[in-house]
Amino acid sequence: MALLRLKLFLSTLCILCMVNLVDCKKVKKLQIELNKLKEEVSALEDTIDQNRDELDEMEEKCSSTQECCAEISELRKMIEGPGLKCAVNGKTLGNSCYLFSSTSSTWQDAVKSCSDMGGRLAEVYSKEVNDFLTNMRKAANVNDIWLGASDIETEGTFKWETSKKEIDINSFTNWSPNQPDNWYTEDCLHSFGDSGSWNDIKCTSSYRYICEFTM
Ligand SMILES: [Ca+2]
Ligand SMILES: [Ca+2]
Repeated sequence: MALLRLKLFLSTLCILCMVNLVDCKKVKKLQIELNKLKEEVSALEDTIDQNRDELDEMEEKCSSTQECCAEISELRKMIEGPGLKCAVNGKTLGNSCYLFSSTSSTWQDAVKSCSDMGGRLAEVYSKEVNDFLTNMRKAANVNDIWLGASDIETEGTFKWETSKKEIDINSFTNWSPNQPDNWYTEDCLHSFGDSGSWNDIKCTSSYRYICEFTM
């Protein structure tokens, strides 16, 4: 995200540079810094891949030694857990780290994808979190995202998928006017618009999503 913002900033500077509104030397310097940052991120990703390969080998060799396997398992959690992913691409708020998906999918596939990475499709219990996710979405220039709740189990009763907490009259909600309306059978929660309004929509729709990890 930081890289993306820097890229957009540089693009704007370049346009201004072309009309001689800013110092072109400064723009060049920023471009060099951006390229260096890209190389560092790429090197970090290579290192993570190398470490993963080494752990695979070690795990095979040490399968009979419980103590060693426990250590390997800890290392694997560090490499494959949310910590490194968030350091490179994520955003943190409180004890949660949020990662924006790079592709769109159905609601069920979004739930599975987040779960496979050790997280959950984002659950929202406050305006602060709703605004935070809305800002992430808007910064990525995306119109809609899935959130992790549905009324698949009981029509009319929305429940957060991973925590199993019901959205009731005491819960934070941000429903758009006249929603949820189950229009021609809509069971999955998505968020859209300037204030991150909520709407129930068909679960087979395809949207990007944000996975949430506990740090
Ligand atoms: Ca429904
Ligand atoms: Ca609806």
